Amino acid sequence: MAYKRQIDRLPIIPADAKEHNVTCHYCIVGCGYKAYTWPMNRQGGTAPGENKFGVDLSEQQYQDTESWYAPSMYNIVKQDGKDVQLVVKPDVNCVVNSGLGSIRGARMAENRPSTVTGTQQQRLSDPKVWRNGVWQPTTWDDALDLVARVTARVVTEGSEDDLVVSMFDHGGSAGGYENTWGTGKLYFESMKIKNCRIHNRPAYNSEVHSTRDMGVGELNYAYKDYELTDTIFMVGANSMETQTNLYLNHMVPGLQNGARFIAVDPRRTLTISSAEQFAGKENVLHLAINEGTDMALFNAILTHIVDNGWTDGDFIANSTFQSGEAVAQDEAHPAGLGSLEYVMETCRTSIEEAAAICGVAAEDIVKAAEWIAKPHDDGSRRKCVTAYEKGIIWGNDNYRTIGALVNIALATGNIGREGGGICRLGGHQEGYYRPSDAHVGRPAEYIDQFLIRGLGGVHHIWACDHYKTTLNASEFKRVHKRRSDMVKDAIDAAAGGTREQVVDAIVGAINAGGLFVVDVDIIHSQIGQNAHVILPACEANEMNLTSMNGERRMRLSERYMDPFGNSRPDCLIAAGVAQNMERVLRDMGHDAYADQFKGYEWQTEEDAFMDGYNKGNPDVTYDRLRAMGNNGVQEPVVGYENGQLVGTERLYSDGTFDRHGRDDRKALFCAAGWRGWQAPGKAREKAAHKFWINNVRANIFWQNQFLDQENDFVQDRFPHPFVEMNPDDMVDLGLNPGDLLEIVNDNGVTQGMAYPTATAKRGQVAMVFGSPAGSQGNVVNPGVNELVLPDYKHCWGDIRKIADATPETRAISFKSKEVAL
Ligand SMILES: Nc1nc2c(c(=O)[nH]1)N[C@H]1C(S)=C(S)[C@@H](COP(=O)(O)OP(=O)(O)OC[C@H]3O[C@@H](n4cnc5c(=O)[nH]c(N)nc54)[C@H](O)[C@@H]3O)O[C@H]1N2
Ligand SMILES: Nc1nc2c(c(=O)[nH]1)N[C@H]1C(S)=C(S)[C@@H](COP(=O)(O)OP(=O)(O)OC[C@H]3O[C@@H](n4cnc5c(=O)[nH]c(N)nc54)[C@H](O)[C@@H]3O)O[C@H]1N2
Ligand code: SF4
Ligand SMILES: [Mo]
Repeated sequence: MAYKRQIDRLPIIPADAKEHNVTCHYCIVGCGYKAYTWPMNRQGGTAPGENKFGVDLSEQQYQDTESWYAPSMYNIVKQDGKDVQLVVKPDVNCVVNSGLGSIRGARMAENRPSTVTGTQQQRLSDPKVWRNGVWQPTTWDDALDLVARVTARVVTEGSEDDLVVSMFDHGGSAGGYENTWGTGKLYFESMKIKNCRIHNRPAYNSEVHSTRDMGVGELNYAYKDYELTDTIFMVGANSMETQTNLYLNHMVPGLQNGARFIAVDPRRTLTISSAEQFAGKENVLHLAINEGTDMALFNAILTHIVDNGWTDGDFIANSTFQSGEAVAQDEAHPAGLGSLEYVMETCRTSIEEAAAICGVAAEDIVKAAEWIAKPHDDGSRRKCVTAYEKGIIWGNDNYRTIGALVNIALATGNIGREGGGICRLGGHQEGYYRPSDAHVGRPAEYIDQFLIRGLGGVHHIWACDHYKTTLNASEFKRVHKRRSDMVKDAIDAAAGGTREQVVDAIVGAINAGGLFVVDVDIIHSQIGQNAHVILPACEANEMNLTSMNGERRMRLSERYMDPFGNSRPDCLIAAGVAQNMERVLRDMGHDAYADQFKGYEWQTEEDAFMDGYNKGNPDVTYDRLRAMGNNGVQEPVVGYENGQLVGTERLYSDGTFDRHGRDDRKALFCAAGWRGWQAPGKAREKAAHKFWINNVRANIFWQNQFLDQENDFVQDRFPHPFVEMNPDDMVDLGLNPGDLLEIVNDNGVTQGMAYPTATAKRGQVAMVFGSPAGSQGNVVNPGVNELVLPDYKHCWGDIRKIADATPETRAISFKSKEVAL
């Protein structure tokens, strides 16, 4: 039965349905899918020649048949102006997912906007401009003219530093090589914007500066390394829920081949519970450390490995820097970098010290070190894949903590080898191709604080909603709204005036402290409530889009439907902004500046791709990628031979390291000295409050729920953001399952629903991040590291009940999420 879709049968895909390659545009894994489209008035038949699967569908199909699709994989969409039937189903021939879907990807079809089935009618179809007290729908020309006129006035009367930009830097949904190039060319080539930030952090910087400074790019393995390894060492990640098919299709086979699994996470995750089932409890080690103490653990593991001689001497001698300090600690480097001996002076930590700091048993730390590095009985080295994500990236002392983890992989030579790698698991896919960002500087400006301080006059926002997802969000929202309202009031007061008079009024309000906001999104988001101009973008598959996944596998995900209404690809919106800037600046008499906005004559996203990515990678074209299908090619592409793009399975397989740009191509170790809570305010907050407010993702939700908020399948499951907590803590607070609660601290307040979880430690709750019905970011303090990396994960507050369970929360299941398979 289709979930509330009133469908009791679905059409058979006809044999001649059009077939399109699709890469799931949600998470980093980038699973391969096939989209099939065919006219409304037709469907296939049961005879093998009449259906796409080429099988006799009148016969009972076996359990794991490919000749099947779920209701969530079906919809009716527009293609070349006509309604067509659409099925988007996992591709059994894609090596990434081998036919597996996930609860997110397998809903791609039903999450398409459809005027026939009524799905995703929240999608924006036309530009909107704040006028006459409301958002008036309007044309692109009208909206872009206003954006350009206000932006041009502000950057010419002041400077480009008055334009603040928030922009995606990823692949997949809201990104890709086309769109990062479009926005990158606009802001980094035509202009030199330095007050910019990335969708997920309040500055324009790297999530993983230290590994790069050490020479090790963060996506260096192949997914099949999980199948070839002895040990999977997972830190601060919950891959079953967040990189689902990487876990199911690569890590699980590894576990079934006998690999051991070490998980470092203060919380017992569903990944741990699942790994225990596949590998056996005796092969799974959960180090449930105190929050924020990872660095001490890594240093103790490293020390134990070094002291026992389990290091890889040849690798260290040949591939790593030998003579002491290579890079001194300074403003741009929160730790010194150099040889192993050099960093051991700082990193040396005994098992006992680490056990005390981390709150785990000494013998478990020893066991972890053994599972990672103790040679096999025959003397051969152990292979270990190390993988990490937001538990330490958005964690305590980002630079040093990630550095300490990379130290272990370097010391054991587990990089660039089969069954090795030290990698980010990743969030979105990647798709970064932009002109140099060197003008931004390091440390980069802390943009949220810049805006809060009343600086900047114009704010361009591309595909992010800081209302739900930034830190210190309560304060950010208060100030952003106040500044935006000043401009709205000025526009309202100038109602009926000419365009010039309205622009004058806007600029006047900006000069008085207001902020003019342009929001490029696919829906009218929460931060979009503050916008004066809203520009409708289209998503992947409503345009062609290229991205790479967590093993650098690049694919072309093909357009199979029209953009909704008059929405456009982000790259073409950026081109529209540039063309209008050129025209307006010329009108204003700034000819030389206007000339900088030339070169955007793109008709299609492919033109943007050729202008950007292809210029740096001339072998790679749409046609060649299309021919490589859903298996694509692993970047970097090194040639084109016999009709095939030639890629790179693993980085650093020659034992040389270049991510830091050093001529000696030697990797550096990181002097990761433990210093307790690094970000300002964290230690004080922890001392002042009863609960650690861990914040996490969950399988069913994609990101800030921009498509889920209008989807009853998702909202019926979690009508309010869940706050997992120990049942005894609930008793103390007088909370029943599903009761509404609020979390309070000095930064703000947020609300959620009590979700009893027997495995949750006392005094530790886990709230889903980014919810439209309760932003966890409201209670995260503004503390960041020296390079402006936020520590979202470490936040403490008090909890009180607001209300009894609602009829909706009363109706949901509170059974344990740990399912036995
Ligand atoms: N289903 C789903 N999948 C997604 C996404 C989604 O929204 N939904 N988003 C994608 C994106 S953009 C990203 S960035 C990734 C994130 O992927 P993950 O990093 O795997 O996800 P999170 O749940 O944010 O955090 C992972 C874990 O960090 C732990 N943690 C908290 N504090 C600490 C600590 O001090 N030390 C350690 N070791 N662990 C800690 C939490 O308990 C949590 O289990 O997921 C991607 N995949
Ligand atoms: N407390 C806490 N906060 C966090 C995190 C955490 O773990 N804890 N994690 C951080 C991380 S890793 C991330 S990635 C961020 C996510 O933070 P955001 O990037 O703000 O969240 P998303 O949900 O990815 O937002 C995507 C927005 O883009 C729009 N969109 C989707 N597709 C398109 C498109 O093709 N074009 C355009 N123009 N718009 C589109 C959506 O409607 C939505 O409004 O949150 C960060 N914030
Ligand atoms: S695992 Fe990630 S890429 Fe694969 S189907 Fe799920 S959301 Fe999409
Ligand atoms: Mo992310």
